[in-house]
Amino acid sequence: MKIDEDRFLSDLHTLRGFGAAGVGKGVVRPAYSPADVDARKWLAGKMQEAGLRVEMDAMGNLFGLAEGPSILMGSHSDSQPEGGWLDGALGVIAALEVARASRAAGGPAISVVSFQDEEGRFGVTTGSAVWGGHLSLAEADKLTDHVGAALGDAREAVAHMVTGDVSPDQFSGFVELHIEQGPTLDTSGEQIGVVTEIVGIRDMKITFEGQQNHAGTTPMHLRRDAFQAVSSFNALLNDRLRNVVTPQTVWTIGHVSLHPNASSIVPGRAVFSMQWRDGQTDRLARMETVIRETATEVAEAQGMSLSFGPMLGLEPVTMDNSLCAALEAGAEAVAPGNWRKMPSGALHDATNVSRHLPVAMLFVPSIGGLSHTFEEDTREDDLVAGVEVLAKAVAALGSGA
Ligand code: HGY
Ligand code: MN
Ligand code: MN
Repeated sequence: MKIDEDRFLSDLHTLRGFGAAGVGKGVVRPAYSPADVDARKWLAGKMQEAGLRVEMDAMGNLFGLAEGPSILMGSHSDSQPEGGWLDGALGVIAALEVARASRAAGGPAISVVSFQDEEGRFGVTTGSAVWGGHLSLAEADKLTDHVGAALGDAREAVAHMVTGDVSPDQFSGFVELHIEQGPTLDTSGEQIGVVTEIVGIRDMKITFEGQQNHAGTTPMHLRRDAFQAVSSFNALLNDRLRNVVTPQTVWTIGHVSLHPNASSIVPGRAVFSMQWRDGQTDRLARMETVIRETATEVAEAQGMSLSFGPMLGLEPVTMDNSLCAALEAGAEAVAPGNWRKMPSGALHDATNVSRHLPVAMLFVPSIGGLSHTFEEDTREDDLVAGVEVLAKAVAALGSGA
């Protein structure tokens, strides 16, 4: 199977052009945005050119299907509000290149997918969560983004491309190439990571409601300032979690909206995102207890009303042994002694796909460990090494090795 490096890299750079923004190679291509829809239209054309049958389901998950049973490969082509050019895009273009090379080599049959809203504009990996059966379409339609737009309305933007459901029964497994998005490979200098497991995640909105008031005339001891509640909550939480977490556990308050968000007004309401991730389901549950108890304690102490939004979450998943073995053999062939097995601290569509299929993932380094930022980048030789490992792995799988 012969990978065409130039074609692969050229398609990667073309995809970057949809929603190109900011410094360097940044992209802004959120789910269902004009840039996302244009990118999916372009990808559909490339899939067709590659001899694949193009299908799109109601969520906007775009598939290029090979005839008969096939190995599914791919990732997502939507981005974070400020995203890098490779997060998701690398896996989609690498899958397209392997599908073309494999077809030219007479097999194995490779199908390609670009899942929708992996970056969770509306929730957590919503496109593959619906395809994987973790979320119903009706439930997904009710999800809203940070400005209140409903997914059910937003997905109208791709309605004209929708062809119907795509059954997972035609696929024998799923393999996803992704940038590491963390510092491990960049620090060790290794070129390839074979993923062993993907962490679990919990994500919910928390609201503190106090009293909006004048910022000049309201004495500090009489205030019910919603931002002060968030600040106290965060400080207390960091302290309380210390005896629950491990060095690999992460938790993030990534989005805070204060109402009415004005310099001369004591904020009466604060709505913020609370997200936490760990490799153990029971630790995620213990963290949830600490989070809810700490928020309740702060609300009582500061005279706030408190509400918790719906909890979104995915469980930790382990990669499939035989798919991993094929990736490990490919890694040793392409980067002998220069690869490692490692967990994924980032969430991926593979988590949802694992409800239907055996899954495996491959990482290439992120320069400086940076991702979810315009500065995200990976050396070209590492990108090519990643797609070469994929090609060797699926060739071995196809030959039943
Ligand atoms: O947040 C994540 O782990 C993924 O990049 N959406
Ligand atoms: Mn991603
Ligand atoms: Mn991402």
